[in-house]
Amino acid sequence: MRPRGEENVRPNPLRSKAVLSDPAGADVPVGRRSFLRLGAVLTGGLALGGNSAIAEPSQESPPADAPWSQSIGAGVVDRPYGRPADTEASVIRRNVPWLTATAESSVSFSPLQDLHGIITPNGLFFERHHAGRPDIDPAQHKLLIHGLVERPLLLTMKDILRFPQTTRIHFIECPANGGMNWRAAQMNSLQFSHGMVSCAEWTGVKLSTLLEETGIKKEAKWAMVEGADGAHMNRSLPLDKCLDDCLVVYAQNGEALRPEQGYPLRLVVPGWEGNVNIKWLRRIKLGEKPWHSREETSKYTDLMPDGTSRGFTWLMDAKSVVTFPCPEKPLDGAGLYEIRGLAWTGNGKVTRVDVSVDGGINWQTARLHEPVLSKALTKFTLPWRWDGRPALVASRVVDESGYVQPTIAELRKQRGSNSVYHNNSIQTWQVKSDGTVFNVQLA
Ligand SMILES: Nc1nc2c(c(=O)[nH]1)N[C@H]1C(S)=C(S)[C@@H](COP(=O)(O)O)O[C@H]1N2
Ligand SMILES: [Mo]
Repeated sequence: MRPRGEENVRPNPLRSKAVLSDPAGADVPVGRRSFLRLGAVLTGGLALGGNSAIAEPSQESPPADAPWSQSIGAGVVDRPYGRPADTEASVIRRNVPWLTATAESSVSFSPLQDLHGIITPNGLFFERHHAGRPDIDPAQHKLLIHGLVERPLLLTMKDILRFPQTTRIHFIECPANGGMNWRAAQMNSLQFSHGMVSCAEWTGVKLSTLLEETGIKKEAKWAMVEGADGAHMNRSLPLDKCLDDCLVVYAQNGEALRPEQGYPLRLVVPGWEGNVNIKWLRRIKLGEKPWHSREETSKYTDLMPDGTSRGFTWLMDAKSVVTFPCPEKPLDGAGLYEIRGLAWTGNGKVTRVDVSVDGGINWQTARLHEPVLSKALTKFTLPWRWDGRPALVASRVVDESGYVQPTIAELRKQRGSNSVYHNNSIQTWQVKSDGTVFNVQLA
């Protein structure tokens, strides 16, 4: 069992004084000095954590054997289902206890500060449940497709697996992501300010394939999609979107969906609000008009300054965030670093990300890393030589529709500060001269 919870967060060995005093090799070429010095720090960290009697490696001789190099390790299937190294125990989903009344209708956040790619490992995908996570027997789970169709269908999981497969990589983001920062910078954490987004490779059947199988009556304009959880959560979706790119998926990153993500079946609605991506999917009904859900509203709405509500805001606008440095990953002294981050848009592909280290006065274009996929997380990096002085690090994404990520001031001008949802504003991290990093908002 991996230990869980805050009490298991280990101090960062890279920040210990003893490790930092490790000198770099004397004859290191100047241009590469900072990166190589980081290498020396890492080696020192391992020696310190394991056995301080191990001789320091030099450039002339290979390192002495650590204890783990002097014996035979565990055999295969020692762990029939693999898991991360024990020393990675602090890389976990976390929740904010005061945010919701119960853990069953709540949210957990992905540890973006510890992730290195565009794919969220299955055990770290954020969770948002309205009535807890049901444990469903796939042998008994069925999907009903009915309403304005020629031939209603009741499909078992076996039936669904026989349809042609499609695999695509897409992010899912809850529109409440960043909601705690609408009025002011509140959470001094990347995990809690941005961790309600995750990205996976989804495998399943195109919803259009299933709907073609039932035959769509020409009056049909909307689909009601419903989950098998205690909330029977349902949403109304325009038929056009259903036929465009929605997927009914049973697999996530190459294995069966996790129960938290909707096992055995979920809907993926690429680029749209997380809440329409119905988990534990059990019913799709076609009709002429949108339905009203059993919950108070059939959609998420934002309260505008004039008292009206902004509804049917399905599309997730472009957003980006610097994931290093961040409050959880401070800097270790002046020198060469790589600013790293993630960008995404419900509008298609990310076309450019600019990075500023002076609070948005000057911008430099970051490198986008392949693959740059539609409605998926995209990784960006920019080399940065930090002079050790206070800095304001921020990123700004532009997507293929030409949309530019707004500042929080621009967003508040449009929508006031009563909204909870759709805060896609530019995130600024304040770097202090000691390397610590804080969540701030610029006026
Ligand atoms: N059946 C059902 N589907 C659901 C939910 C739910 O509570 N029940 N939560 C929704 C919300 S609000 C979001 S943001 C996403 C979260 O997906 P995840 O838990 O896989 O991250 O699932 C959506 N689908
Ligand atoms: Mo959500």
